Amino acid sequence: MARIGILLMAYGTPRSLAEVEAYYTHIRGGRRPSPEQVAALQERYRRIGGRSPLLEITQAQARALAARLEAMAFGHTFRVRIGMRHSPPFIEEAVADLLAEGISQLVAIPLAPHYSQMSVGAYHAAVRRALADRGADIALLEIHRWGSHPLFLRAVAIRLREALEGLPPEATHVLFTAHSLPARLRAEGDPYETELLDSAGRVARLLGLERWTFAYQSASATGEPWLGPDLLEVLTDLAREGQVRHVVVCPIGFIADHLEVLYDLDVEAREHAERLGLTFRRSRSLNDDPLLIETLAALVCEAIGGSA
Ligand code: FEC
Repeated sequence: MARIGILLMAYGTPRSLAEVEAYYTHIRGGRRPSPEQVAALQERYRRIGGRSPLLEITQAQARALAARLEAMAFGHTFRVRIGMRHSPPFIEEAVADLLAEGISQLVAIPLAPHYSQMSVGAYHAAVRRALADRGADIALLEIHRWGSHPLFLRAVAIRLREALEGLPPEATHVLFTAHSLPARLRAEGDPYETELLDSAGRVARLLGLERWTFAYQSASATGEPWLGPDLLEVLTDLAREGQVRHVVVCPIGFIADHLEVLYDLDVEAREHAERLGLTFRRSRSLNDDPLLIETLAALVCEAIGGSA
């Protein structure tokens, strides 16, 4: 019987407007943003009620996963912790806590289904660093991707079908979205884009969708080109073409409600679409949906299956 640590890794979020500057500085690798940049980011948080629910949702996911693993009664003991990349509780602290609890194995799961060296790669690098800094000698099982897992795809399809209800298929366009990243990743052979398009295509096939495409959202203004097409530009083009009256956005690259969903989609993209005369709907985030928790439990089972 093993004591197994499960680390759920998410992006992180400031807990108050006062923490926005420190959070933004961390995202920028220690470079302090200008007062104008901080104020602009604080304003986005203000528009969604002052803070993002990402921390609470990640905590709820961890509680639900712990309960599910317990109910599966494998004969192992599981310790589920959350670790954030850019805010407390940081990945490093979560790894230290799990080691202090005497785990012999660690399953590291990114709460982002698609692999990019800049996102998931960075999560795993933080775990490896934390283990090396502490001289830990335990088995590390890294989950790199799970965007094509059948349970995840089913969960996304169910939420999308719900959002499509009552809309006429011939006048409705589905846009799958994910966070943009610097376009140079394409040339570097990063699998992010291929994995996203594969997930979107599978969900579209599950639902028999005919009118759908993929767009990127939330690109930063860093001065270099980012992956496109950009969601707002695609909305403009759809309105100009004139065949579509309804748009349903399915943010397949995200699993939780947070700033990039609640502001970039529900405020910015919605306002843009409505100005263009399009109706706008978004499929609900999975958050702690039982099928998402089942997906995470399955990832744990698959990871420890060969090693426990
Ligand atoms: O709800 C919240 O408070 C946090 C929302 C949030 C999520 C998220 C996910 C991803 N990001 C990814 C890449 C980048 C790159 C940069 C970047 C910048 C920001 C900024 C904020 C922010 N991100 Fe984010 N991201 C979230 C929030 N992100 C705020 C800073 C302001 C801005 O640029 O808009 C650019 C870094 C730089 O400037 O050098 C790159 C990726 C994901 C999805 C994967 C994941 O969840 O890990 C990729 C949630």
